[in-house]
Amino acid sequence: MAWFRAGSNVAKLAIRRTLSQTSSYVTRAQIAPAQNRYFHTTVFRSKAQAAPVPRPVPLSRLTDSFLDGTSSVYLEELQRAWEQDPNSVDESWDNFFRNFVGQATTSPGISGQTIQESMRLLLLVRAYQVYGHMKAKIDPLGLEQRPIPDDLDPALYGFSESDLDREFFVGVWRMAGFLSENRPVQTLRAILTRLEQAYCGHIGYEYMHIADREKCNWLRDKIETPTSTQYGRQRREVILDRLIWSTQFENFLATKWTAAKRFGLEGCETLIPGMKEMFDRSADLGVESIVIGMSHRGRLNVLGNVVRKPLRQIFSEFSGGTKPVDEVGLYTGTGDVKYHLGTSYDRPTRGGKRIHLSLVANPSHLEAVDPVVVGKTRAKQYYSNDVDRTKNMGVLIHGDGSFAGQGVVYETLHLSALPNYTTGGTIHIVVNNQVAFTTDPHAGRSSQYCTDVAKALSAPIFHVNGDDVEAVVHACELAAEWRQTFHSDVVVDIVCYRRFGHNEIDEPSFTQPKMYKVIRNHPSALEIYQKKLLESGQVTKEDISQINSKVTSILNEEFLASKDYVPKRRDWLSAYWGGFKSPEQLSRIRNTGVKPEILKNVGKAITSLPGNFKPHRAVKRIFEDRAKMIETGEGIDWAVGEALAFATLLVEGNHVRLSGQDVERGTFSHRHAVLHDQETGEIYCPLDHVMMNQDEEMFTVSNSSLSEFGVLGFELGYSMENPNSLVLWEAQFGDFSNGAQVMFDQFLSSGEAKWLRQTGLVVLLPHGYDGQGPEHSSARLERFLQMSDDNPYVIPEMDSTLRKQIQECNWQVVNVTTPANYFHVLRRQLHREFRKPLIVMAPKNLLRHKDCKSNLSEFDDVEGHPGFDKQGTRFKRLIKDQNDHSDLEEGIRRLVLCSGKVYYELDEERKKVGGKDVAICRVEQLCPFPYDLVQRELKRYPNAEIVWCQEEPMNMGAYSYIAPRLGTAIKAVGRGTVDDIKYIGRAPSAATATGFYQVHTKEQNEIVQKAMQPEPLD
Ligand SMILES: Cc1ncc(C[n+]2csc(CCOP(=O)(O)OP(=O)(O)O)c2C)c(N)n1
Ligand SMILES: [Mg+2]
Repeated sequence: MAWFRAGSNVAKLAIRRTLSQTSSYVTRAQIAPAQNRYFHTTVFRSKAQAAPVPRPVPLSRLTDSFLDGTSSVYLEELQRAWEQDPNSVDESWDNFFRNFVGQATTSPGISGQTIQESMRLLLLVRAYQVYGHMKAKIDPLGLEQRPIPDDLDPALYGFSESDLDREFFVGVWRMAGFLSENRPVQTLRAILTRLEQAYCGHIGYEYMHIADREKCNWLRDKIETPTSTQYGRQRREVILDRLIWSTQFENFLATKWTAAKRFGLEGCETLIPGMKEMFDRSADLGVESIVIGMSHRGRLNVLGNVVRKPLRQIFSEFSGGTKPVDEVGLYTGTGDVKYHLGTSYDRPTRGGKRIHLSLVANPSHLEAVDPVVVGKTRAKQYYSNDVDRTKNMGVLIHGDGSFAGQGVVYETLHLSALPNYTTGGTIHIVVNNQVAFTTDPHAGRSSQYCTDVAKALSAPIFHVNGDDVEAVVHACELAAEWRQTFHSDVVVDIVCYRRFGHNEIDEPSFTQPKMYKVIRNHPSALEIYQKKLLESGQVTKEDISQINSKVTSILNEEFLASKDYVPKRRDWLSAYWGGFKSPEQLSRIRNTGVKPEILKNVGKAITSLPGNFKPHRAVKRIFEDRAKMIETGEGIDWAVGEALAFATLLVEGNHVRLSGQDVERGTFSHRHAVLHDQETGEIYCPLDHVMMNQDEEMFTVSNSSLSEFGVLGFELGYSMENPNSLVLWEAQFGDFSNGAQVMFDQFLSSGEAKWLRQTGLVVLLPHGYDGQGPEHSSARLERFLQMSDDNPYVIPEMDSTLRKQIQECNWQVVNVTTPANYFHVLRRQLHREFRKPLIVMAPKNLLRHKDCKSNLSEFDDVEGHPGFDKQGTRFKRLIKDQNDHSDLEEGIRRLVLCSGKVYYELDEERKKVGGKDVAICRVEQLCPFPYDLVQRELKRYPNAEIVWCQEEPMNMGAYSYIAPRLGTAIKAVGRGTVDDIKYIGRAPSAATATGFYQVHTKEQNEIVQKAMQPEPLD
C-alpha cells in the first residue's frame, strides 16, 4: 500500500505543478452542486476543455511536504535501485521512472503519453475511492451543502470532453476493482460513469483510511463491480414486506396511542428491513446469536419486528400493562419504562436458519449500553467455545448526536481489537436523522460525519441514503459480510430524517423550521419504494395492498389480544441462570472454606514457576516467599489470599476473569499474576496452571485500555451472561472509578431492580488514606453506601437460617482487612444461589503490612480452626476485637467500630498506650449492615461508649451510612439512640484529602490518639 500511495501522490503533484504552470488552471475550493450534477452526464465544462496535456516533471525537482521523511527517502532509494537495474523494481515503478526521465516504457504498446494519462486517470479513480462519498447523494432531504473536492473534477487531471470516448489503460497497479491488473482498456466515459455509479450514488463509501490493501481490495471489488445492488423480484417482495411492517407498526402506535412517547422511527423506517437483511445474511455466514444494544429511537419497532417480541405483549405494555398475575407478592423489581426493557427470542431467518437475538436493557444514558453489549457478546463467545468469534456477534444502534458526542463510544471502539476484549467485530448502525433533540449537527460535532470517530479504528463506514431501502439493505448486508470476513468493526450510517419531533409530543418547528418544511412534503421511504417497484413492473398495486391489508389485520388482531394479555412470569433468568433465586426466594449461605489438601495443591501450583523460566530477581524472591507461605501455612499475604480464591474457584469449575488497568502486575506491584521472563520476554501466568490441561481462557487476567467507563461496562456485560464466573474489575485507584459513574448509577446499583437481571460483578477500588493526596486516597465509599437500598431504620430478619438480607439489598459494600476474609468474600460471590454486585474498598498499604497476614487454617474448613463455626468457614461480616474477650466485658469503657486499614493504626496506638479498656471491632461488610453482629458486640460491652472511627472526612467515608443503622441497632438493644454515637474522623472537607504529607500525618495521629484518649469523648 505504501508504495502505491507514494507513487500516486508524487504523480498527482507532478500533474498539479504542470497544470498550474499554465494560466488556464485555477484552483477551486469547491465544485458547485449544479456543475456537479452537470458532470453526472460526463460532459465537461468549457474551461476544463482548455486544460493542456501535462508535461512530466522530473522526480528530482518535486518538492512538497509529502516528500518529507520516510517517503522521500523511500522514493530516492527506489530511484537509485531503478537506475542501477530497472528490473529490480516493480514494473509499475519502472514505467513511472522511465516516464519521469523521459525514456520509453517497456510494456509493449504503451507510449509515454499513455502512461502519463493512465497515471492521471489512476489518480482520478483513486480520488473517487477517497472522496467519492463526499459527492454521494446520501441526504434524503437534500439539505446538505457540502463542498465537493476538486479532486473529483476530471479537468484537474487534464482530461477534456474530447477524451471521453478514447480508450485508456489503467491496469498495472495490483489492485481490485478499476485498477485490477487484467482489466481491459475502457473509454473514459465508461470509467467515469461507473465511478459515479459506484461511489456517488445512494451509498457513500469511506474506506481508504484503512491501511490494509487486502481489505481495501475486498471492498473495491464489492463496490466497483457493477450490478451489485440489484435485487430480484423475490428479494424485493421480502424487502417491501419488511418495510411495510416497519411503517405500519409506527402508524398503528400513532393512531392507537396518540399522545404516548414512543420515540418513533418515522423517517428511518428502512432501518428495520436493513437490520433484518443484515441478520439473515449474518446467519447465512454462520452467526447464531446476536446481542443488540440500542437507545430509544425505534426501539419498539426493533423489538416487535426484528427481535419478534410478541406484538400483543408490546401493546399490552404500551397500555400500561399489568403486573404478571403469578408474580403478585413475588419479585417484580421497580420496573422501567417500555422503551428501556430488554428481551430475547429465537427467530427464523430468510435462509431457513434460526438465530438467537437478545436486546440488552439500557438506561436513558445514551451509548452507555455499548460496552455492556460487547462484554456480553465476548462472554457468549467464551461459553459457546466460539474461538473464531463468528457465531456470536454484537450489533449497536446509535443516534447521530450520541455517536459523535459520547466518549463511551470511543472507549468501546477501542476495545475492539484488544486480545482479551475483542468480539471479532461489532456492527454499528447509526440512525442519522441529522438532529439531536433540537441540536443541529453543526452545533453538535466538529467532524464532517458523525461517524468519524470510527475511522480511528480503521473501520469501513457506509453512509447510506435512508430513503433508498435497497441501498440500506445492501449496506447492511455488506457490513455483515465484512464482519464475518475480517472480524472487525464496521459502521452503517443511515442518513435519514426525523419525521416528527424528538418524541411524539414535541414540536420540531420551534427549532428546525426549514428542515421541517421539507420533511412535511417529503414522501416516506415506503412510498418511494412502492413507486419504484410499480414502475419496474415487478410488483402490482394489488400485491402491495395485499401485504398492507395482511399487516393491518395482524396488527389489529394483536391489539385486540393485548387487552386480555396476561404476561407470563417474567423471564428474569436467562439461559445459564436456571435454578438461581430471586430476592424473594431464600438462598442459604454456603461454607466457603476449602479442604486443606486442595489449598496445598493449588497453593503449590500458584507459587511455583517452570524450571527454565527466569523471572526478575525481585519477583523470584516474592514467589519463593509465597511458596514458603503455602508450605508453612503461615503469614499468607493479600496477593496470595486472592490467588487462592481464584485458584480454588477454578478447580471448582468456575471461570475467573480479572480486568482493569495494570492488573496483571497490580498497580502496587503486589499481584504478579503474569510474570515476564527477563531474557526471552515470555510470559507465565501461574493461575493458568492450577489444573491439568486447563483451558487457556478459564482464568483470564488482563491489563485493559485506559478507560473506566468502557472497561467496567464491558466486564458488567460479561458478568451477566453466566453466573458460574467470578468477574472482577479493578480500578487503578478507587478515585478513578467515577469516570464510570454511569455504570454504577444506572447499571450496577439499580439494574436488578429495573430489569430483573442479576450480576455478581466484583469491583475492586483501592482506597485508604496514606498521604498520597486528594486524588489517590478515596474511592468515594460514601457514594456507594448512599446508593445502597437497605432501610436504615428497619432491622431485617437476621437469623442465619432465614436471612435474606443480602438478597434483598441492591449490592454489597465491603472493606476487608485480612487476606483470609478477602478470600472468603470472593468465594462467597459464587457459593450462593443468587448473584449480587460486590464493591470492595481494596487496600493499598495492607498489601505489604506486617500484620495484615492470615494463616492457611483460616482458609480451610476444618472444625476447630479459626473461623470455623457450626456452619463451616465463612466470610466474617464483622471481626470482633482480637483480644480474647469473653461474652461480657463490663470493664471496657469504649467500643471503637471501624472499617478498613485504619484498624491496624488504631490497634498499634492501643498497644502503644496500653489501652486494654478499649475494644476495636472491624465492620468488614458495611452494606448490608451486620445488625446481628454489631448487636452482639454492643451486648458484650455494656458500659462502653460507642464510637464510629474513620479516616475519611465526616461528609465522606461510611459515617453517614453507619450512623442511622448503628442508631437503629443501639436503640433495639436499649443502649440509647443515634445521638449517643461518637464520631472520630477528619472534619468535613471539600477535597477528599490533604495534599500535604505532614498535614496528613498530623490528622492521622489525631484520629488514633483521640480513639484511645483516656477521657470520655464529647
Ligand atoms: C447521556 C445522555 N445525555 C443526554 C440525554 C438526553 N437526550 C435524550 S435523546 C437526546 C438526543 C439524542 O440525539 P441522537 O443521538 O441524534 O438520537 P435521536 O433522538 O436523534 O434518534 C438527548 C440529548 C440522554 N438521554 N443521555
Ligand atoms: Mg439524531
